[in-house]
Amino acid sequence: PWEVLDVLFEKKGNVGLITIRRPKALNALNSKVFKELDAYCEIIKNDPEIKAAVLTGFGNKAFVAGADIKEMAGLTDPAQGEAFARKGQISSANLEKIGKPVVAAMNGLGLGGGCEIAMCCTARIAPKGLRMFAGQPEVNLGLIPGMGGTQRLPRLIGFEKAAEMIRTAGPISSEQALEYGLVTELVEGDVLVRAIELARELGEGKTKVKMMEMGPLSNVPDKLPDVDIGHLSRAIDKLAVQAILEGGSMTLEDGLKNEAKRFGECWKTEDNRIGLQNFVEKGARSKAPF
Ligand code: CO8
Repeated sequence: PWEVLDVLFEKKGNVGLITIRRPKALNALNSKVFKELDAYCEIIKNDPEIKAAVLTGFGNKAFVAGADIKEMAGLTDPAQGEAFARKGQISSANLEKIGKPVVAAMNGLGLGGGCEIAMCCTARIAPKGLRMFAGQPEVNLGLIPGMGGTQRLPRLIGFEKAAEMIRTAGPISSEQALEYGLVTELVEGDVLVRAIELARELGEGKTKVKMMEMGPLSNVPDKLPDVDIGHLSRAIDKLAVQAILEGGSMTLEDGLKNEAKRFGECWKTEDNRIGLQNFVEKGARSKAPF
């Protein structure tokens, strides 16, 4: 029988192009996507012809609108939550461990797991002028980021801005993403064309970009500045703050494991059940601030 792939792979000269294609779910990441992604990471790693890679999303609206909320709504306890986060973490970190540069061509929205998978790439390119572009809206759903958002975002843009994005759930524009340092470049025209060009340059060693700090950070604050979390869950906010602060003084690897544990703990709260159920029954915008 035919199996329909949700992730496509092709070679553009010496650049491997991975396209996540789930148009009906705005390219959301589920277990099947992770499995296919893992296989392509292996190919890219082992093919000596491939010098670099590009990760993009299908269509012109979303890069990746997060992890699959419907799959997460089917999880029933902290252990299942933690296991799902670990699966996503390991799969996305495979991109980081390929040993070749990977450019995220963020052709549209990068929310939750979408923002997180992009942060596993060596560089991120986005279109100019996208008012609603990237964010970590998990707390809207009774979740915290579980695929590295509480760990890589502070490493990329600093604790204060990262914590504000995570705790308020609000999205930022592509211009803000450049200003914060979340994306490395904005383009006027086709994001994919520029991403392939940059991947080629990085692969040939013609350009270099700054690598993320993988060890414990030296600038971890004792506490985070006050943030108005409005109607959002206090219990979930507490877990998000814990994951951010605890992980700062750990290696990235240990911080990720700790984040997955805190992500699982969301399932101990009533707000988690309500948040996920709201999305499944009433649609994405039932509580969202956008
Ligand atoms: N998961 C599953 N389905 C999704 C997702 C998602 N993340 N995002 C959108 N969809 C689906 C919608 O349900 C809808 O399908 P259907 O018509 O069958 O209900 C379809 O995609 C189109 O979406 P909308 O109709 O909502 O499109 P709009 O243009 O009206 O809205 C939005 C676009 C604003 C992006 C809206 O879809 C939205 O808010 N989506 C959710 C975004 C979000 O909260 N993302 C974070 C998810 S949580 C997360 O990523 C946790 C990461 C850590 C997990 C652990 C490791 C794996």
